[in-house]
Amino acid sequence: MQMGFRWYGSDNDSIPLEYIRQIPGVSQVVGAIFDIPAGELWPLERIQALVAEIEAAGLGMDVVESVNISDAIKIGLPERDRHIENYIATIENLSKCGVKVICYNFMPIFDWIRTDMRYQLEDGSYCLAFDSKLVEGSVEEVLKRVEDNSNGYLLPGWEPERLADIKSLFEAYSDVDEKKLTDNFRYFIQAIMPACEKFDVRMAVHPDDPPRSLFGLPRIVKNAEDLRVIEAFYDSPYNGFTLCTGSLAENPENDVPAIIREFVGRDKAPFIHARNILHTGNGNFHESAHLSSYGSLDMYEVIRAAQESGFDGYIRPDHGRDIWGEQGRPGYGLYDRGLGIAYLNGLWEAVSKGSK
Ligand code: DNO
Repeated sequence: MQMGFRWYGSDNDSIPLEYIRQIPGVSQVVGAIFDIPAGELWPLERIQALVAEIEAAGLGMDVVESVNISDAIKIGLPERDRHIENYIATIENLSKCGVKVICYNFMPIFDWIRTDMRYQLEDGSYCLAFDSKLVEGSVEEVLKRVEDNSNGYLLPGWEPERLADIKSLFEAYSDVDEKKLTDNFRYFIQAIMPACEKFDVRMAVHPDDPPRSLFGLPRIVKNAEDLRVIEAFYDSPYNGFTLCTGSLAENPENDVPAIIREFVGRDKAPFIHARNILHTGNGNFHESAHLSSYGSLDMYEVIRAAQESGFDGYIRPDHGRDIWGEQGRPGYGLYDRGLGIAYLNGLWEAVSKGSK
């Protein structure tokens, strides 16, 4: 297992690489280039510069999160083939720089949805929360709420220029139902897999967050059954998953340790996002500290499932709360993710020694 920490780049993240290097057990930065629109090529020199900066700090970048999939690919528009060619060339460039895993998602329009970006918990800390009542209203209201609470950061998945004309975006997806989205996903996977195998880069799709349809948009990466459908597009370790414990657990019917055992067991999960959430009833939840006792997920069972099924991939803590006065990028501050790592490392060591 290699522990990573998501980082948005020196001009986009308030956390210096030197600080990340000081978190015990962290060897990887999970990075990306954020200013290249989905569908365009990531130039080799840009990736080389990013990797050089990360390596100069004593860390590596084996995992990229995300190389986003364009709307043309998801909708199935004629330009999708040009975008897929760019994706393949990006895979080759990433491989030349040592990247082993690409985390991505296949969600139309919104990458993830929360209704409160600064929900205050009893202990005074802040976290991200979801209240189903608030997504019954207009999309514009949700957009505004996210924008107003982002602590001034630009959030991936919520690019203002892309979402400026939200109505046209919804129109473009108007005839994309689950079946069509699944067909377009299969088309994409089958087109890129030979390149992934050739360049030794594993694709790891992130579950839908939350794992259910909202605003009438199709969602096809929600549960074990969906993952099996995607696996069957092209059965190879290169066509795999990012098992995001928090996203999956947002549906209480998802048995997260069982999903880990199944897909890690078949070598289909090179990347885990470890996060806890607390169900608050009626499909609502808020994110919590990583500890089992703070949320609805048993994190000991999560780590045990990963280890017992032979996980040797990359893991990172997922969203942390804002604590100790920090006003970080929502979900991606330093302190609580640092605490999350310490805890995950402790669980990892305890499980491994306990099983001897
Ligand atoms: C949210 C993240 C997601 C994730 C993408 C992967 O904080 O977990 O934005 O990076 O869905 O493409």
